[in-house]
Amino acid sequence: MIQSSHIKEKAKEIGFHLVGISTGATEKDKQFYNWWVDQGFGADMFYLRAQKERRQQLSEILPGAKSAIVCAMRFPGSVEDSTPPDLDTKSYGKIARYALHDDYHDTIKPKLNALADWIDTEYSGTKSLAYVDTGAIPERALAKEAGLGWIGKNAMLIHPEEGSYFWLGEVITTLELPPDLPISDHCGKCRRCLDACPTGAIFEDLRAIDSRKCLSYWNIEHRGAIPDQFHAPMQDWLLGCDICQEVCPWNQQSLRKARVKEGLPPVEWLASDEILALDAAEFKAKFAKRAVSRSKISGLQRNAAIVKKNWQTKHKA
Ligand code: B12
Ligand code: SF4
Ligand code: SF4
Repeated sequence: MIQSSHIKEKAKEIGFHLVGISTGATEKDKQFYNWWVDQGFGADMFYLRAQKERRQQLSEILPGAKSAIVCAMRFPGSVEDSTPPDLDTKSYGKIARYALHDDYHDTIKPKLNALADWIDTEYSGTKSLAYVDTGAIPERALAKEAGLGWIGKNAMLIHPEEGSYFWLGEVITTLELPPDLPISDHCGKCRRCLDACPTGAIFEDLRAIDSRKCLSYWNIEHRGAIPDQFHAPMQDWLLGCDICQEVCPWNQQSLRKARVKEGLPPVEWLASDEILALDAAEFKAKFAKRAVSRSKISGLQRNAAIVKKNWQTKHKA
């Protein structure tokens, strides 16, 4: 069988920070996924219900597929990028670290395509396809099997040196490669994420969350009004939520690592009032190539109104 070190070196040369090989998600993971979706924990993200069979094995994604080369790339931002201006004078909304820079699909996909093309040229007769986020791929389950980290109690894939502030993407290939081994769980008795989640979205013992309670679901994915019970827990989170990662001991050092500098600078801080005043053209000019645009202008302004209300409540007290 071909040695995977050659491919891993290439992936790192292209810009990935972690690389591992998996032959597919385990039976236990597939069953868990189906149960989770059937329980309704995916809220109204209907795409999670569609194409269930595609998630079951690699050959459903690419006929003849034998391996998934799972790659991780650190978020570009530094600690400073995600530190808001003076919140005592004005209401500013916080943006989750993964969304502070370019839309990650645009950053990672070309790198994965470069890896897939290189493999198909280097090993003739091979077919390889690149995916990030889309394509109904169980990315965390594949990454766990590829030894890129363990599934934390907060459901994030965590690596002992990288923490969890990274994206996942993969090249599915017909090339047969020796799989890596999963690494052990390092959560131990810690329960900081469980205690810190403002909505109780994290299940005690499932290594999973209930999207119907997760702020990141409500303030990014959901269209329409956010139910009242989530307004106060949103605090100043304008887009996404990093609370269960910020408290994780495995992330205390990871943000100090050298960050990728390519691409757009971090999103400029906008006060809630400035967001509420944006028109469609200004929204497009500021956020077109950024993950923030997923919420659309209506979602971002809905969130800004809640963040402003929370700020006013706090500063009246
Ligand atoms: C839908 C989705 C969401 C939903 C649901 C989140 C969730 N936890 O399921 C919402 C909108 C809430 C969300 C939020 C976020 N997301 Co999201 N999301 C996804 C998406 C598209 C699918 C995830 C999914 O299938 N969930 C269903 C659950 C059941 O599956 P799973 O989490 O993959 O779990 C598997 C394993 O955990 C395993 N498993 C489950 N239980 C157990 C138990 C044990 C003991 C073991 C060993 C394994 C195991 O089996 C499961 C099924 O295969 C993935 C991309 C992808 N295609 O995979 C990104 C993804 C998971 N998200 C990501 C990110 C960055 C986020 C946010 C941090 C963004 C933010 N700051 O706001 C938050 C984090 C919230 C959280 N704590 O999970 C990254 C995670 C990177 C990482 N290091 O883990 C991904 C991989 C996107 C990417 N390409 O990088 N997300
Ligand atoms: S992202 Fe926020 S709301 Fe969602 S599980 Fe983590 S702490 Fe809870
Ligand atoms: S905060 Fe603690 S329990 Fe939660 S994921 Fe991190 S190490 Fe695990």
